[in-house]
Amino acid sequence: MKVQTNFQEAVSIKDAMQRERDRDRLEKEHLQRQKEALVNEEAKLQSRITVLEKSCERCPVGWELLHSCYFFSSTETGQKLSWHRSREECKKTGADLAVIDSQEKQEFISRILNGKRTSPGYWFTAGYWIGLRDVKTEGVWKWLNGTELTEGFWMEGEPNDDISKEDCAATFRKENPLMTWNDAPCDHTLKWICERKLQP
Ligand SMILES: [Ca+2]
Ligand SMILES: [Ca+2]
Repeated sequence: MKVQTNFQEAVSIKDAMQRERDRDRLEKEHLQRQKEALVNEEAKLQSRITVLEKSCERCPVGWELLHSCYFFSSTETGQKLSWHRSREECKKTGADLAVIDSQEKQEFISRILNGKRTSPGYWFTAGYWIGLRDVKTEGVWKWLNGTELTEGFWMEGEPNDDISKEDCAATFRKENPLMTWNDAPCDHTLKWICERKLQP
């Protein structure tokens, strides 16, 4: 009888140990599945980050976006430079003076300029250099990208090549957003607008 009891005890201990092993195995499988799910989730989030980073490749802080990034030199410092020095400032940031070769861009730039404070002094001192000149052939206006001007947004009576010295173009804050350009001597000092391509 004693032997029988001992045998049954041994069997039930063995069963208990078997059940415990089964529980451990199930638990292990469960953890394995959780781990796989987390690895999957991580991969999904990682690819989401890549997508977000791509779509966030906008403009640097302080630049305005419209197909390219545009930078308006500071109204705070009031710094003004010649056309060439302005261009150099743009180039320091991987940009160049702005090419305003569509009505959409012209309206965009005018809208931003109209949102800025008016500077004191004569109107012609408050312009912004753009990437347009008629240096090679008088009266033939060319953008910095080499294309010839087709649609100009000149003010009334401009460009007038005053005293035969005005070969660089600037845009001004004017009521009519499509009549804001003036030709001025390239060594005049004005503010400037830079344009930089979006990163590919
Ligand atoms: Ca000229
Ligand atoms: Ca002029």
